[in-house]
Amino acid sequence: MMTGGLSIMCQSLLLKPYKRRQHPEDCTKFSLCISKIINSKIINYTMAKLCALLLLAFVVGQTAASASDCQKCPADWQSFGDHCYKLNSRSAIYSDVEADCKAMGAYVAAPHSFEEVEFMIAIREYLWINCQDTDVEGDFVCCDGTTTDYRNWIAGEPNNYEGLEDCGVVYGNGKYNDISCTLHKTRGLCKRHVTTFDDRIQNKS
Ligand SMILES: [Ca+2]
Ligand SMILES: [Ca+2]
Repeated sequence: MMTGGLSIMCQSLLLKPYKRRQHPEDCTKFSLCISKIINSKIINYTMAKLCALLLLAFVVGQTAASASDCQKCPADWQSFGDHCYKLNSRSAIYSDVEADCKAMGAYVAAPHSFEEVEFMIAIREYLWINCQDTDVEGDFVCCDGTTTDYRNWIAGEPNNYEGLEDCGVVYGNGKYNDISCTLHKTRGLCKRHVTTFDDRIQNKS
């Protein structure tokens, strides 16, 4: 629609004078006419360049918008790789943060790499991470929808202090500690996969 508007505007500025004065039969297509118009010198050369640049900028803009629309996060989520992240809204014990994320169709994030840790702690320092040893003491399972083998424990951790520490957190230095799941409150990053074009089509059907 917008391209059509620009095309009509440029045609009225460029083509009509050309058609009227010179070769009406050559101007059936806008794109074929530009070079002849410029060579004819019957219109303002600067105006011709302006129209061509306007059209080019619009086409490039449309292409970029289409590419970014293929995979995207909801407006208030931040993207990293092919996932979206959003801080839960309250400082809470782990199970409540987990429920917050679940209510948003997400899960508590556990970093898969040093780069992901950096991304997460830039949003907030001191976060619950999706790592627990509730099944087998000392065997921390870290997963966030997929599994991860990435670990970055502080030296001497996890130590299960006083036999109460079964949940993982990441501090502002990127290091992990195990703490009590119920005696401490902090926030967590909820994580979900980006919405793809296919997902959006499926949701509409
Ligand atoms: Ca433990
Ligand atoms: Ca500990």
